Parts: sequence; structure tokens; C-alpha cells
Amino acid sequence: MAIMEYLEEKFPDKLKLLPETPEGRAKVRALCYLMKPTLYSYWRSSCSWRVRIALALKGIDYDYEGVNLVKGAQREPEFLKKNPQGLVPAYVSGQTVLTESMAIMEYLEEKFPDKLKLLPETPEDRAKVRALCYLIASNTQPIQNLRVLQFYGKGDTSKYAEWASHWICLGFEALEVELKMCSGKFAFGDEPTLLDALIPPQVYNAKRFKVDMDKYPTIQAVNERLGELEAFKKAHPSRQPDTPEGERA
Ligand SMILES: N[C@@H](CCC(=O)N[C@@H](CS)C(=O)NCC(=O)O)C(=O)O
Repeated sequence: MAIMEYLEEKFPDKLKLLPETPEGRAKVRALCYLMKPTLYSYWRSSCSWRVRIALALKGIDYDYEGVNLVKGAQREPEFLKKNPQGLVPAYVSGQTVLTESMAIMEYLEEKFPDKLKLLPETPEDRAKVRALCYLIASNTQPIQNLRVLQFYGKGDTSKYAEWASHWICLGFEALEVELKMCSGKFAFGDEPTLLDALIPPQVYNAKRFKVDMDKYPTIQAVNERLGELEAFKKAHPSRQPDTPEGERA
């Protein structure tokens, strides 16, 4: 938006893209801001990555604002206005500020009914997909989140892997059994669902904390298939605006 406004002012003799009256200009600007949402994200945040996957699968364009978790930007007053919990992601569309990756993805599902659907048809299947999402989103990831690790480690980062891998393995043992029964080409059958948006980020965390993924062949196989899809490549931590140089692919 800033660049387009600059071009408008810098080249007053070229085709004008803002109307004549201040009211018209304000209206166009308001609609522009309404149209393009902003995702507050961190390149390696698994919860932000879930939302990036859902946005990419649905083909929704958005602005990206990096929040550096390692530097503590999530606890800065400006970000706490968006999410008083001090956690990413936060999704801002016009006056609406949404937090919690599952809530944001469910919102996208309801808000854009004409885009690719990420929940199955029947209430039973929808409940099943949500339950498996929460297996990761409620019962696995929160116990290995940065602030939990920092509290547990009390400055000793060498303790992180043992703690995180214990909880991830507990979650993955159950998820492996579940996926054996319900996966197809994707985590739940042959169409992508919200559950697929949670798999690569959690597998990435597992590998970071040295979990032996050979113990979970079904999760591993689904994850590999997802990694081949363009939407999943686009959402990957190695391709975000705030990805550090050495981590870029
Ligand atoms: N339940 C939340 C969890 C959000 C969360 O844990 N975000 C992490 C990154 S994945 C975070 O911001 N951590 C910052 C910290 O622990 O200080 C969601 O699904 O959005």
C-alpha cells in the first residue's frame, strides 16, 4: 500500500488510481485495507505455519509481518495489543483481529466458502478431523512451546530436546494409530483437510528435537506427500520474508 500511494504522489501526471474527492479516496483506501489481511507470523512458528498452509491452499493473498520470537517481539506492547497472550499467529483483516491458529483456520473456512474446503462433508468426519487437529494443537504442541521450554530449562537449552521429544512422541504414537486408519493420499482420506495443515509443522518440530521419525511411518509418508505440493512449499519456514539467510531454501 505504501509503495502504491508513493507512486500516486510521485507521478501526478500518470494515470491516477485514487478518486478526486477526499471521501472517495478514503473509501477506496478503506476497501483496500479491508481486502488484504495481514498475518503476524514467525518463520519457524509451527502455529503460524499452519495458518500459512491454510491460506496457501485456499489461495488467499496476505501481507506478512514477522514477529521475532527469539528477540521477544511477541511480548512488545504493540504486539500485545493484537494478542494479549503474546503468541503468534495473529490474523488482522480490517478491524478484525483473530488469534489461535485453529480459530483462524475455521474462520477462513467459514469466511471463504467458495475456496477449497478444508473440512469434510459429514458432521462425523468434520468432528474426527477436528479431534485429530486438537491431538496436535492442544495436547502436543503447547507442551513443547518456547515459553514452556524456557520455564522448564531455566536457561539450560540442552534440556529442551528431552522434554519436547517426550511429549511429541506421546502425541505421535496416538496420531500414527489414527492415521493408519483414516489416511489416504492425505492425512484424512484423499482430499486435503485442516489436519494436513498441522502435520508438517509438527514433524518439523519433532525433527528439531531429534525424534526418530522412522517410528511413525504413516505420519512420515503423509508428510512427504504434502511436502511435494506447491501450497506447502510456499508456506514452508525456509521461504518466509523473515527467514534468516542461512535457513533459506
Ligand atoms: N494455541 C495457539 C498457540 C500459539 C503458540 O504457541 N505460538 C507460539 C509459536 S508456535 C509462540 O508464539 N510462542 C512464543 C513464546 O512461547 O513466547 C495457536 O494454536 O495459535
